[in-house]
Amino acid sequence: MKLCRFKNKSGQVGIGLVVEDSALVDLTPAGVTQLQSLLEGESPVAELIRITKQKLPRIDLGEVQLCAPVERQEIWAAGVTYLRSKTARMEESDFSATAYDRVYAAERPELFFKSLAEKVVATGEPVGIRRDANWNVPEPELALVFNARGNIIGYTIGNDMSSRDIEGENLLYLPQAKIYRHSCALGPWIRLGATEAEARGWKIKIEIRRDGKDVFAGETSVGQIKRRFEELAGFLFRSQSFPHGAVLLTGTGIVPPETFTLQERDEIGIEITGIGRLRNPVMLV
Ligand code: DO4
Ligand code: MG
Repeated sequence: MKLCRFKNKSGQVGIGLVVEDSALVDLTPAGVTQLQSLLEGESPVAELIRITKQKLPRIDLGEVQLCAPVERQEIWAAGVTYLRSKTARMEESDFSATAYDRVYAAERPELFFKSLAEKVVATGEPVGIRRDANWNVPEPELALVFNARGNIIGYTIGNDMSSRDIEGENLLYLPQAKIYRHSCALGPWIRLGATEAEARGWKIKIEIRRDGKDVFAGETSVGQIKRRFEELAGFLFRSQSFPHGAVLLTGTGIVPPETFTLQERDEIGIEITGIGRLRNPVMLV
């Protein structure tokens, strides 16, 4: 089951159940006006089955604007969870190589705050590259959606936009390399009702187009993530509470070659089989 937030032609935001990736069932007449009420319930899938037994309006996705599938959750990210990420970052910076090497092997994962929900970019909206950086990349990542009790209730696609030259200069600059306007995209919706074992079979693919031509494509699998989801969740919720739930990007396993940097007006498409596709143009911020 896929749950989305959308804006209709009159500008009203609603919650919808996506059908066949081409239309949605509008849950507004059933009294569902926020994701949170569903996501915090005992069983969102069972509740959705119950709700959709009634006749509800169906709308083509082409007639709505999809919004980022978050309301008040904090967005966090895990780092160096794939071998590819560790190797790329060790090559990026002699200064920080030991830290990346150690964190990959350590019991405690790297976790960092990424975004407020209100700053998250939806599918179709522009992601940003910093104007004071000259080596910018997307990081296509599976994102775990948690309720306030720390249970994984769904999955979405995340883009952890990053400035590799700022990050590579000094590890202490990580928040500036990672947290700036339009640096976090999530969407297009939340996939509910999949187990970790199922999600580990999904593929993650990225394509970047410039002036109508492919300039980079890459692929990995969720199964390559070194840490179990429960392990990441355990550390995220340790000595911490998220009264509105949380989203955790699980790290990147696709790193473009060192000669590649994003440019304004590039088009990024990230697909995770089992979820869908997140598309964003690039703008300078
Ligand atoms: O420490 C750097 C960030 C790592 C990261 O964002 C990733 O591996 O995805
Ligand atoms: Mg990342």
